This record gives sequence, C-alpha cells and structure tokens, in this order.
Amino acid sequence: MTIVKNKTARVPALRNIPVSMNVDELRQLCLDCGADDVGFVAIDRPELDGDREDIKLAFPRTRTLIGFVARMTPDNIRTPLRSIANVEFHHTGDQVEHIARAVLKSLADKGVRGVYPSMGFPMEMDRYPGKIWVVSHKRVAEAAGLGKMGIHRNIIHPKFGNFVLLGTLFIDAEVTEQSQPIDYNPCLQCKLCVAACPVGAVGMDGNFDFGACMNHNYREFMGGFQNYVETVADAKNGMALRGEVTDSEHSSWWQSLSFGANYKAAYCLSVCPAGEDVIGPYLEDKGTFTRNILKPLADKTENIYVLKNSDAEAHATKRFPNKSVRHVASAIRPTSVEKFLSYSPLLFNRHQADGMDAVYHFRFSGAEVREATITIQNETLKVEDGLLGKADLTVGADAKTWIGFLRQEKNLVWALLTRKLRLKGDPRLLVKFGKCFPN
Ligand code: B12
Ligand code: SF4
Repeated sequence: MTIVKNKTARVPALRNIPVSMNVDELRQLCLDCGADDVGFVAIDRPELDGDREDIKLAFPRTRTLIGFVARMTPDNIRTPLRSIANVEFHHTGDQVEHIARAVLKSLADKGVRGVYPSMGFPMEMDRYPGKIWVVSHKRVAEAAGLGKMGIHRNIIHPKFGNFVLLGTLFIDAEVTEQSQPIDYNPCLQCKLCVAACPVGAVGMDGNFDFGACMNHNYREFMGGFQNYVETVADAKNGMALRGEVTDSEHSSWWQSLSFGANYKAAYCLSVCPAGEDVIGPYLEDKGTFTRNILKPLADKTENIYVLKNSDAEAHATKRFPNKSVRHVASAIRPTSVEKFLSYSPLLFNRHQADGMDAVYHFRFSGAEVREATITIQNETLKVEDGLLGKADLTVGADAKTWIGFLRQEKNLVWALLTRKLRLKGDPRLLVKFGKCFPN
C-alpha cells in the first residue's frame, strides 16, 4: 500500500503528523477484508457536525472516517419467521465488526491507527435515554456515497438495496481523495414500508414514530427490559405473573438475553424493493411481489407491543385486526428536564393532537432552572428555549417533581397541593398535553 509520508514524519507508529493514504489501495484493503462497498469522509465535513464531538472523544487523532456496508441475505430478512431474520441481523452485525478489526489490524502494520465503534450494541448506556450511539453510521454512509435514507429512514444502497448493515472506522490518516454523496435517492416512494410496519412507525410523509418502533420492534432490548423486570417485581406470585407474561414471552426473553436481543419486526426492511440487485421481481409484477413479500408479514398472527391509547395502538387495531395488541410501558422515561425537552418531539403522538392549537410555557425551578415554550399545532410539536408568544397554559414546576410526575412516581394532585406544580390557564390543556405522550 502506498503511504505518502509527510517529509518530516519519521517513525510511523509515533508520528504526530498525518500521512496521506492512496484511496484506491485503501478501498481494496477494505474490500479484501470483507466490506461490500466503502467510502471516505474527512473529519471536518459538515455532514459530521452532529457527531464530531463524540468522534473526537472516542479517538482524538481522527482525520478520516471510513464508511462501509456489509450485505445481508435478503430472503432471510423477508421471511415471516423472524428467527431467520434475526440470525441474519446478528451474523451480519458481527461481520461488520470483524471487517473493521481486520482493516485496522492491517493499517496498524503500516503505522496508521484507528478505532471502530460498535455496529449496534453495546452503546454508551450511561447516556440513556439520550444519544447512546458514538457515530451515526447512516450519516457517514450518506456522506461516503454508500446510499441515501429512504422513506423508512434506512440507508438504501444503489446496488444492494436496504439489505446492508453499516460500519464506520475512525483513522488518523488522510486520504488522497474523499467520497461524495450519490446524487439521487434509490427510494421508489412505493410506500410498501408504510403498509408493512405493524405499529405505523413509518409515516406516508416520511415522519418516523421513534417511540412506536422502540416499544414494539425493540421490545426485547433495553427499554422493554425495564418494563419486563418491573412486571416480574410487581407480580404477587408466580401464578399471578402468568396472567401478565405468557410462557412464550418469557421464553422469547430468555432467547434474547442468552443469544442476543431479537427484533420483533424490521418489516420496513423486509418489503423494500429498491436497489439494482433486488428490484427485479418488483418491476416484473408489483402485485405478485406484494402478495409474496408483504402479505405474509401482514397476515402473521403475533403480539404487537404498544402504549395504551397511542397512535401505534390505533394503527395496529385498525390495520391488523389479526394481530394481538399488548399494552406495555414506555421504553423511554425522561430523567431530566433537558431530556424531557429533547425527547418530546420523538415521543409525540401526532394523531392524539388532532385539532389542538396550544402554546405551553414551562418554567422549571429547583435542580434544573429552565424556561421553554412548546407549541402544538397542526399535529406537530415544536420545542423552543425561553418563553415565546402568548401562553394558553403556563406550567411552573419544580424540576424533580415534574420528572417524577412524568415517570409516574409522583402524584399530580399532591404536586398541585404542595405548589410544586403551578398552572396558569385552562388546566384541561395539561390533560390534552398528556394525551400526546401516552406512557
Ligand atoms: C438509534 C437507532 C435506531 C432507533 C431510531 C431509528 C432511526 N430512524 O434512526 C430505533 C431504535 C427506532 C432503530 C430501529 C431500527 N434500526 Co437502528 N439504529 C440506530 C442507531 C444507533 C443510530 C441511528 C441514527 O443514526 N440516528 C440519527 C439520525 C441520523 O437518524 P434519523 O433517522 O434522522 O433520526 C431519527 C431517530 O434517530 C431519532 N433521533 C434523531 N436524533 C436523535 C437524538 C436522540 C438523542 C435520540 C434518542 C433520537 C434521535 O429521530 C429521528 C426520527 O425519529 C444506528 C447505529 C449507529 N450507531 O448508527 C442503528 C441503525 C440505523 N439501525 C439499523 C437497523 C437495521 C434498524 C432496524 C431495521 C432494526 C431491526 N433490525 O429491526 C430498525 C429500523 C427502524 C427505521 N425504520 O428506522 C441499521 C440501518 C441499516 C441501514 N440499511 O440503514 C443501523 C445503521 C445499524 C447498522 N450498523 O447497520 N434504530
Ligand atoms: S419500501 Fe418503498 S417507500 Fe419504503 S423505503 Fe423502500 S423504496 Fe422507499
């Protein structure tokens, strides 16, 4: 491999001055290590603005990010038998990390250092709930020209479609030429992903219901685990627990905890026809494609995990009467005012806000002093710093009491009586606000 050394650099392993690597040779190395496609992005590119601080924290010497994809076996992801899909998610995920390690090992021999963050888990759980991932592989992949996010917000590679998992490496060398994003989106706007998602997480307009996906698809991951443990702890005895959790659900948890957490759906990936290698059957006959791929997933009888009175529950009940709705507690519980404000747009159930037009002022005191305005209008929610415009309801709250109330640890009436929570305006607006955040 050609490494163009800076004239003053002497000992590669100890150097402080970046080397520049030949991009074609680096690409070939990544492909030889098992990547199916690869691209290169310099650390100062604007696409990395949201992640640069974490990248630098993980590896301060980072100069270039290598984004790459590993192909999955599409038919494994498409089958209604989800153990078959999950085994492919796990194996390809492991493969992504093996590829990253192999590339770094080779580069180390050439005096180039680097790190790789996990493909998925483990992530930085001391930040949970929050940005637990170190780098957004999707953002890197887009910048590295490996595809674009489709309506379902997964990367669609122009050739392999969305049947890819993504990996990223941070290295301390520059490359002779950077990659650029592709200039079109392979998403066909067919909306099959919208039709397939059992909890309506993928909106027709590209809106993504983060909470709905977390509560169902990620039932056997971190958020659902809290709820499962609390259900076990709250049960009076084993016999009573049988009324809450079925034998099949306990066993599914056991499998997830023993062999790696399993996804409940990922149907958005399963049905996506885009990508040169996979689009054939869809173009040949859309009706047959829909019958063969979408219908078995839609017809499958299975449990769907939703919050009571949520958009996800309304969607599952209306669209999939053959599936059984199971109520669960929210996978995301705010732990601070800061998290309450940053999570509100993600956990907002827009259809519950039908007809609402209200401005809320929040004044937090105590452990966190903060003022914010939340506006709910046209089924959208906006959070802004400070007290803006005229409030329909002003909520003055001790920060810890408010968070305790949201976490169902503190009682609203007690909070009002003790003046830890004060309302100015129509109190019914607080009830309406609560409806937008079922938990
Ligand atoms: C967080 C996360 C999730 C979240 C949010 C999904 C999402 N749309 O981003 C949940 C838990 C719901 C999820 C679900 C899935 N995920 Co996921 N997930 C990630 C993770 C860790 C980061 C995603 C990310 O980049 N977010 C930021 C921006 C770029 O994404 P966005 O779509 O614009 O933002 C949405 C959310 O992230 C959220 N959001 C934005 N900013 C912030 C900030 C905070 C603090 C929080 C909490 C949320 C949040 O709001 C947006 C709209 O809802 C990556 C791994 C990684 N380290 O990159 C895998 C990753 C994106 N997931 C992946 C997969 C495969 C899935 C699933 C199919 C899981 C499965 N196997 O069943 C589903 C698909 C859901 C979907 N349609 O998007 C793959 C995607 C592969 C591909 N071809 O694109 C990735 C890249 C893992 C990998 N290494 O391959 N995932
Ligand atoms: S299923 Fe259709 S609309 Fe959804 S992401 Fe794939 S191509 Fe786009």
